Parts: sequence; structure tokens; C-alpha cells
Amino acid sequence: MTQDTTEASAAASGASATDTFRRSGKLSKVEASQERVNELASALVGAANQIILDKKVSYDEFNALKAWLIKVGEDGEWPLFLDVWLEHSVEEVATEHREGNKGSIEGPYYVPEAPQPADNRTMPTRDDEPGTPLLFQGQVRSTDGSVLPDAKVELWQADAEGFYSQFAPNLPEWNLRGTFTVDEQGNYAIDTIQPAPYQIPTDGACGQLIAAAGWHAWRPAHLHLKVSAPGHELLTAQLYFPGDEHNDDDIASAVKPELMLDIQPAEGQGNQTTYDFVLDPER
Ligand code: MBD
Ligand code: FE
Repeated sequence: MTQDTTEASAAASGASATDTFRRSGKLSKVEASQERVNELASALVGAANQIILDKKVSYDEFNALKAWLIKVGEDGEWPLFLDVWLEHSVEEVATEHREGNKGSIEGPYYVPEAPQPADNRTMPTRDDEPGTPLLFQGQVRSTDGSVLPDAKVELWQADAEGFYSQFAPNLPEWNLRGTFTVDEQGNYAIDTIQPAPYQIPTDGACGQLIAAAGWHAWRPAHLHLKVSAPGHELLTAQLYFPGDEHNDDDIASAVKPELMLDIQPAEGQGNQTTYDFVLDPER
């Protein structure tokens, strides 16, 4: 058998993220009145013009911007760019009414309908999956304290090298992606591994911007979750690991103190952590 030695590239992961967005169904929910489009587009173009005037942007700089924007599209990096630098504000607006759990951004690498493992407990991994084992468990409740026995926990994460299945080459389709149900007490328990910090691709347009601006490309290690229950608002969240050097300077500005895990040594191998979710009833 010839080994597939394809390496991760910005353009390949960007193409997958663009494709995933197109297939997500999110676009079918878009409705915008002329009034609203006018309000938002005028504000955006107005702000950009004001920056040009304030910062005295030159023709050379204007052309560099044009070239860069063209490349963002060619590399398929619009989902990455928008989710890294803008989604956190959209998430803030969308969830400011909530009394239950704090959430965080979805990011570009969610794929719906990850299969439920046969034992409802073990995240799909390769036979030789590297990484520290992690038992991740907790309870799902409503804001009034009642347990939610019909809740569902979707978990997706990078592997111990920082790669997401379906967005990096050579990984099984559903590696480290799973859907789990809770028991009658609203409890879930999932065996997984600890993800590595994630570096956004450095060889595409977003990486080019990061290098040119002298920024860094890192997100702290994180677990991605969607927690849902009938009659409740869908919670999209990320959970973080204490001590990660990028918890305080996440490139995607998506860390919140409420989303920090308490990591303890497990009785067997690796670590364990307990995190309870509180969902808001639908309004
Ligand atoms: C990620 O893994 C991520 O979670 C976000 C928000 C953006 C880029 C990569
Ligand atoms: Fe992520």
C-alpha cells in the first residue's frame, strides 16, 4: 500500500471549510430587508473609508489589500477569517440575554451529524491515537435546576497534534467527533484525549496577514461542544485547559473564565474533568 503523505495546507483546509459552510444550511435562514442591508453596508463602507482617511492609506496599501482579499477567497479562507476575527462579537450579541451557561464561537470546523459511538461513551480515535486520555463528564440542566434527560452533547476537537478530521489529511472521517446522549439524570461521560493547542494555517492568506502584522497564529487547546435539549436554546461552547499559554491571547478571542475546565488526575490513566451545562429555555 502506498502511504498517503499529503500534508496539511491552508488551501485544502480552507476549501473544506468553505464547502462545509455551503452545505450547512445556514444560508437558507438569511433574510435581510433593504433597510437592514442599507444600514449595515453603509456602516461598514463608512468605517472603512474613515480608516483610509484617518490613517492616510496609500495606493500601494490599497492594492496590497486588494491582492490580499483576492487571496483570502482563492485559499477558501473566508470562513476562517470571519470566525477567527469577527465571530466572537456575533456570539456576544446572540447570547447576551442568556442566564444559563456561557457559550463561545462555533468556528469553521463543526460538521453536523457526527455518529453516536456504540457505547455512547468513547470518542472515535485511531488505534494508535496519541494524547493524554481525558474522561470528560458532567450533567445537563435547565436554568431552573431541573435535569434534562433528553439532552444531547456533540463534541468535536483537534487531535494531540492540533488537527481536525475532515479539515486535515489522513484522518478517519469522524475521528474525534461524536454525538452522545445523557442518562435519566442528565449525566454524560465521554472518554477522549486532550487536544493540542491549535495553530491556524500559516501558509494561506490569514497566515500571511498574521506574519506581516507580527501577530501569532495560536488558539489555546479547546474542546468544542453543542449541547441541546427539547424546548431549550442550543448551546455552542468551547472549554479550555488551565495553564495553556494562549488562554490569555487566543487569536480568536473566544476564551471566557466560565469556560475553564478543572483538570484532575484520573483514577486510571490520564486526566478527568467534570463540567455541568445549564441551558436556557426557549424564549
Ligand atoms: C479553530 O479550531 C477554531 O476553533 C476557531 C474558532 C477558529 C479556527 C480554528
Ligand atoms: Fe477549534
